[in-house]
Amino acid sequence: MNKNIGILGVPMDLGQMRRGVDMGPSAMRYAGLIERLENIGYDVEDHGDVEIPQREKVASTETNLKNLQGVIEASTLLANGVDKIIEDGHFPLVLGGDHSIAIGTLAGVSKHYKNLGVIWYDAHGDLNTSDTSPSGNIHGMPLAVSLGIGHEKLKDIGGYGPKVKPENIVIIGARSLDEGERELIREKGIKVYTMHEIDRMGMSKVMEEAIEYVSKDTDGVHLSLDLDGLDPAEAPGVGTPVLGGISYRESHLAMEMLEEAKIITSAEFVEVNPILDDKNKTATCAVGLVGSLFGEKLI
Ligand code: Z70
Ligand code: MN
Ligand code: MN
Ligand code: MN
Repeated sequence: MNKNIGILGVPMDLGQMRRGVDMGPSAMRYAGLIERLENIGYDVEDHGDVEIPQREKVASTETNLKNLQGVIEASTLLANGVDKIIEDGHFPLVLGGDHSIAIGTLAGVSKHYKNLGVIWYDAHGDLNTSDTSPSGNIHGMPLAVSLGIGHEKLKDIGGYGPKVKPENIVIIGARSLDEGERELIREKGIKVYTMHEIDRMGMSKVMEEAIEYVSKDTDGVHLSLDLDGLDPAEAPGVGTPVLGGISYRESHLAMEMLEEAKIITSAEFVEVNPILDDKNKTATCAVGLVGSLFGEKLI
């Protein structure tokens, strides 16, 4: 793993309607993120937070996509920030914020790769478009947007697209998919390990296969980890908890296996909402997972 990490916070809450997820980056810093990485031996540079437009200033009813203009502005800033971190030769570690930030993160990352692999660790597919979205919330759309499906202005962030190819994506932990998302998964042949496969095969086998799948013919792999992929008993501070999720232990195993495989070239941890949390449990969980992803060892 790259010994230099560049951290970028994204206090984004415009991609959904619950308040509080903008405090996610603070909560993860407060839970000791930087010290944890430094103790493993990394050189960490915290670039602070991307500026997010005020909700009241970007409210618009121009489309059914909520806060569209604000998400476009923030995604553009984020893409530039991530791009700079990679140009400096550092590993971009992005802290959310709601999952709409993946649009900007991937716009900044994918420029640097011909064939970027993506691991989408999430209870949801985030594969909605303006036509299929039941909510109009952009945090339910970033994976579709990155595939080049969705609103023109979102697809074009960074001035190019698509950012990823369907055959380079693997979704892990899915257990809540909308009808349009299921259709897109079938149509594009996207690889999905739902909770069924995790229970049936065990996380170890799932990760073995997922690592093999996502590193084949790719030149980098981005990890987009939505804390709602975990079970709400262990990660309660998320906007859309879904029962029957991935356990804390399985998630640590998954991160450890990614570290052993040495395939991850960028990562983001999203949807931590301290207002909905229980004593910063979810941010603490996220920071623990970051530790495992970066090779923290017990012995
Ligand atoms: C639903 C939608 C979603 C995250 C919830 C939910 C999407 N499919 N994404 N939480 N991270 O509104 O599109
Ligand atoms: Mn530096
Ligand atoms: Mn998500
Ligand atoms: Mn989710």
